[in-house]
Amino acid sequence: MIDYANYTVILPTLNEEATIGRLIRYLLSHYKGISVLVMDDGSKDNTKKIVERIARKNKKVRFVDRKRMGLERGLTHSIVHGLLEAKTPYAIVMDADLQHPPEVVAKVAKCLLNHDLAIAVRADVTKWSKWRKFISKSLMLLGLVVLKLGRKQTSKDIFSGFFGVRTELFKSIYSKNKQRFVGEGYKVLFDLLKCVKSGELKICEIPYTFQVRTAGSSKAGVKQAIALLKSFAS
Ligand SMILES: Nc1nc2c(ncn2[C@@H]2O[C@H](COP(=O)(O)OP(=O)(O)OP(=O)(O)O)[C@@H](O)[C@H]2O)c(=O)[nH]1
Ligand SMILES: [Mg+2]
Repeated sequence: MIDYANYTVILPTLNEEATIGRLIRYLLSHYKGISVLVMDDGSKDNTKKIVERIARKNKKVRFVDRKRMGLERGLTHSIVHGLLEAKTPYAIVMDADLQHPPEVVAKVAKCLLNHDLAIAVRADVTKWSKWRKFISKSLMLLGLVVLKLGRKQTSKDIFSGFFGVRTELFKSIYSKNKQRFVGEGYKVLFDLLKCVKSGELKICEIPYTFQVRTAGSSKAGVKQAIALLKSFAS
């Protein structure tokens, strides 16, 4: 039996009112005792209202209003902030738009019991357009070359946004490599892998089917692609 009180799920948000309530309720009902940290960068919709309503009834849920705190906006900034705030032995990072199936959290949590890092790898993205697949494959190839040349840890999905890590391990790696994390970027896992020598960590991979967005809108764009190129070089 897994004790979910040892886990914090970190959910970065930017206008995810359509899915955030459903996702948190799923996590709370299926993983008893789990903590949820919502790292928000100034959502203009009802994201804050929805999360705070749940948080009033469940002390394990917290909404972190990063904009109100005057912090710099960015997906990697938000996730790193969440990982540094996490108080449990394990932390799991996932998107708030339900593209990462919440039932896979159980497998990630289980893997973390005997691994340092558990990466949920996108085994099927068949619903992506040809163009998006081409861009993604090319960037992935480039990213793999960067990691291999540096003799760093690789993965079948080096850009996964869905992974779990031993919290203290992340904090320790981050404290020694802050400058390698591109705050405005989208690929915090890639930034982490850049800091880890091949074979240094015990890693497991969990294949899953990446869902298409059914609500809200994508924030991925040219700015994030440029941030990724910056990440290749840092
Ligand atoms: N805090 C914070 N969250 C963000 C930011 N950008 C995106 N997010 C959240 O990060 C997650 C991933 O962003 P998405 O826009 O879904 O990116 P994606 O999944 O690569 O793109 P799609 O497949 O088109 O949805 C979602 O939960 C977003 O709400 C940001 O700058 N700050
Ligand atoms: Mg998404």
